[in-house]
Amino acid sequence: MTGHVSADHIRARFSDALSAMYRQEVPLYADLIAIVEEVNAATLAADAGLRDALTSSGEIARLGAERHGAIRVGTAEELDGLRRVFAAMGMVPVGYYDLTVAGVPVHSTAFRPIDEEALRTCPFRVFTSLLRLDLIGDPDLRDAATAILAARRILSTRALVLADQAAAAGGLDEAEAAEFVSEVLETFRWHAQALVDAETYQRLLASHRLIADIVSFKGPHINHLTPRTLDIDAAQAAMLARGMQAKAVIEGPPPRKVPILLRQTSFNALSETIRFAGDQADPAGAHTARFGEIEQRGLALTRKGRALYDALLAQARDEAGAQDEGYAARLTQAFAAFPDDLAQLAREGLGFFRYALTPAGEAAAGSGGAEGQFEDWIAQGLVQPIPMTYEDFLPVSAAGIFQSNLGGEEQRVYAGNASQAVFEAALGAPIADPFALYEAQEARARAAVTAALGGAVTA
Ligand code: OOG
Ligand code: NI
Repeated sequence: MTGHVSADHIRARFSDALSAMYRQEVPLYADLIAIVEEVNAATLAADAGLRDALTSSGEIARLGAERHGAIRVGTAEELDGLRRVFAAMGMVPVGYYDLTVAGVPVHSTAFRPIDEEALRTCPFRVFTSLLRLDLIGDPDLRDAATAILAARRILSTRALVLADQAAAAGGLDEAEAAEFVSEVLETFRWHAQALVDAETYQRLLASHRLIADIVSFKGPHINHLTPRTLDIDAAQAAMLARGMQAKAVIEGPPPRKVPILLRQTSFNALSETIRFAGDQADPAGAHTARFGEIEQRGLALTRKGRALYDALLAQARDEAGAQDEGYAARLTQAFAAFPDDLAQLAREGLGFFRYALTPAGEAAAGSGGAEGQFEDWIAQGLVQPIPMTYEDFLPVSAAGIFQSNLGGEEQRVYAGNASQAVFEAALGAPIADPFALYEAQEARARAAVTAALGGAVTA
């Protein structure tokens, strides 16, 4: 017996192994990590309040290892296999994202851990997109793509056997865990050798650049791996100072005192040499898919908060889109209507919070409880609200990230046709609603505090 490795630890090991592999594959990623580490250290040194907040939420420990990746797959079978593999790492599908509205022929979910302890251990997430083959207009090309995808296996049999074993047992033994991580790593590896010949590649590319990326290779190479920065404006400036081709616009909300949701920026995709299948006379080609991204995470918003966010974002974009020079100013102006004070955000029900007893609250709990209601306890300093970090993604931002890496010419129009049911059928499981997860967490925290303090007879 070689000891039991829990799903949470398998996830942490996999996330680290993926980061090490991506460092080798894309050296610019290592530069990005260096920038983020520098910026985070400087930000923490300069901001004691932030340091305290991240300490009380437990996030300070996870920060250096925090990242999300993204992959794109072609079939239901591939998606179903990945669901099983991620389940072995304690990751489940959360949130449905329809990207067709942005001219990208995929829909997506994010695999991530959901309980608090698991999120503290390792919040690794993978944004996973499924190609919508039905959106390939040319029936011959659609058939060809379908046949190519049907013939490939992106996961090894061994990976799937170990995945199912881990899911059943809640972990693996040491040797199996190591084997599982290295088997699954192969699925995410870059392959310069394409499965298709040059002509097929060109036809797929002409249909949509993303279709060529999904169909042409042996597997769903990781296309970016995103570290979390505490100051995205400083990180963006550092990227530009080092000559990286950073995206012009930071996706998401404008800079604020209290960060909300998610802000993201990326550097443009690299052009990488590939070899085609078949005819040896085909010259080598170039493929552009992999890029670098950084993100800053803030307060998770309630449905009410999110509705306000969506409305203000639309307002800033409606006037002239999001690419012109005036966008940043319009965004800031629109978001003047979004409260930027923690207490107010809590009071107005715009953000999600956890609650902890302060030392005074502990003392009150020890002597039978406190008078009054929940809100009074906060006002009396017995209960401290702790902002919940947003653990998910944003569809408009994701669309912007996809677009900036497809090149300006990829502006297809697909009828927006969100279909979570179709995605779930392919996935073989339901997708969790992110709001319901935050709501349940907040309710648990309130209940725990109420149980501790609610003993006193209230007036
Ligand atoms: C995924 C793009 C979306 C994010 O952080 O919103 C994404 C992709 O390009 O495959 O990763
Ligand atoms: Ni991303």
